[in-house]
Amino acid sequence: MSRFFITTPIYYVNAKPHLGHAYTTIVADSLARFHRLCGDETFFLTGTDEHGDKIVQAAEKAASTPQQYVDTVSAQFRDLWPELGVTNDDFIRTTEPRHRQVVQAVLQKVYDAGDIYLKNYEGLYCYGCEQFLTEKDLDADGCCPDHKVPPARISEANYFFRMSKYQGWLKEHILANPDFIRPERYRNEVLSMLDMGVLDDLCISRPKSRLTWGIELPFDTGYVTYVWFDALINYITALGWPDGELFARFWEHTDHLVAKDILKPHAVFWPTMLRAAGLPVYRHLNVHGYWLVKDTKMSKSLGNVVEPLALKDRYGLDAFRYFLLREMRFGRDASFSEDALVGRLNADLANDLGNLFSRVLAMTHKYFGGQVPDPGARTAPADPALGELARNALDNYAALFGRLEFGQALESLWELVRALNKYVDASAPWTLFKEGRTGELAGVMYTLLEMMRKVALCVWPVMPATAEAMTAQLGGRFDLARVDLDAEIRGFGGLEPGTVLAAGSNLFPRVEPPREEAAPRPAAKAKEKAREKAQPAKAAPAAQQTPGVIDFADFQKLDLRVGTVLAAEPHPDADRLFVVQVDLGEETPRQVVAGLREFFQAEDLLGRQVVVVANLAPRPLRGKTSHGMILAVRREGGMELLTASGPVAPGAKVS
Ligand code: ME8
Repeated sequence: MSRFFITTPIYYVNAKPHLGHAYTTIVADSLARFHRLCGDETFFLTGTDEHGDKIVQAAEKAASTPQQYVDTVSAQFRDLWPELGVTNDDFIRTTEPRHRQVVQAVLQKVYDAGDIYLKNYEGLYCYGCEQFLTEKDLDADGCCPDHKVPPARISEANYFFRMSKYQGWLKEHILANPDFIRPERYRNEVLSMLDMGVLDDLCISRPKSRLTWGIELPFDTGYVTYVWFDALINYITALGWPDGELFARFWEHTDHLVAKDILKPHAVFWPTMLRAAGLPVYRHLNVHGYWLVKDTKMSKSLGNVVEPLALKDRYGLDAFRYFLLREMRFGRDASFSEDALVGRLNADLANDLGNLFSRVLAMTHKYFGGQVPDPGARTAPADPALGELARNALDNYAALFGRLEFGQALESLWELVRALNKYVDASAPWTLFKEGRTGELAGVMYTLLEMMRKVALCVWPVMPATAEAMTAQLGGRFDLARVDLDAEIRGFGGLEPGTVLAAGSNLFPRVEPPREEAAPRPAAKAKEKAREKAQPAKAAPAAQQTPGVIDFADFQKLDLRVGTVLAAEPHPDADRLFVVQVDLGEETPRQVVAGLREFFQAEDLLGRQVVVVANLAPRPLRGKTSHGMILAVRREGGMELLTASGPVAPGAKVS
């Protein structure tokens, strides 16, 4: 059995969690779940970084003590993760006693080995910022840009870690282990950093006269340790170094996950610290890019921070998780926009995946009473080409996911989802049913249901609740302990004939894109009111007197029904027409010829609920019989389909 230890950065508690923190933690969660699905023994760590002057300043601003402040904000992170479906095994805080002990033990070890020394440090100090600034930090007048005063030149003794001593070793280690830092662009960045000259030794302390909110140096009570020597060590504290059982089991299987902002501390400080402490280094450092909002990095001061919980509430957790993994190419920056999220939700989730489930379930109910049909021998799919495509798609999915190429992995899985939708259209189960070809029909439907079961398992790392719902709709129960992913990729026939399916499926209803200006502006509202006032009240129309007005009895002649589109194909002889099969709850689907091609792709229609004039007499349209009419509304530059505002049973009457 393989093992997998995955970590996120421990987040600073000087601000509330935002989309960036959510992304890293959801990626870590998806990876942890993926490894659990592969049968690996997995440990997943996240937590909060709580020492240092930034935190003291944030606490002062919030008029609380540092301890009260860190307790409050750390709890916001801890409480957010379960809401985002995150299944971390531990949550570490750097203010915990277990962490203080480990930091002090590591410091003592490195000090005893002679790699920590005291040195006088002279620099430009800003009393307002309570920190040293470099010449580069100053404005044109030589002042601190925040406090508008020139910094003082002060001299202070501090402890330094002899990082430079390990520079040559680190370079060799990176060269000998091509995937130690990945993707490659960050590996190259670190190698060029190491080639630029001798590394400075790392200042690791602050005198207590300047900062008390930190862990005391074990060999000098006048100092606390500063920032990285404290924070990075969390990764081994949580495993119980030096003699914890978790440390023995997991340390050599460590994958760290960070964004590019903290590349250097993780790629240079941390391995050299580990080396100096006589510990083996981690296996992989995985580095991702930034989420940008309108091409700018998210930041509290710019007011462009995206709140993960608001997105979850608006679009659902699984759609949000799917979007994050599908949209960002791991390692590159990506732009966040709600429009893009809605686009993915409607195209990939509602049209492709949701539609596959609702159509296939509806057909199985119609043709086999809602039970998995028996296809006879269950060794291979009814269509060998589809079987081949599925094996490749699932194989690629697993390989790419393991290499953190999430977007491409999901794309590969969606090749299968789309192929299954096409297979429905090509094999036309409604025709097989009409022609009484029950054996063939059972083979087709079984193939679809079995493949859908595999898709459900595979999406679990990214969309756990959806995977569990899909498995339940297929009459099963998601049980991690019983999944054998490798066997699922290669094998066929796990779904038992006779299994009772759910009555229907509506996994991802389509959503409308967000409107920039949802509410009318006050001025517009006032104008509208004034207009209403100026108009006299309308008189009730009388049908008998007004030309073009019908009686209620006339209206009652219309039989309007809601139906689900099962298939849509271009009309062979008319560019503007689709030949659409609509499930109206009747024995066989209705064929309706509709002039929708100018504005819709066939995929846009699949799975959509539409309103049909059901009692129109059948008539041929360019050689294809149309039995009914799909209702739509023209608007500038497009067309909208009439539909019910929520899912209804196929054939429901409009009244
Ligand atoms: O650096 N896009 O904490 P931090 C993507 N405490 N990810 C983002 C992001 C964005 N716009 N903004 C933040 C620290 N992140 C230290 C870490 S580890 C031993 C100590 C994520 O709260 C990303 O994972 O500033 C980034 O590396 C991390 O938040 C920085 O979190």
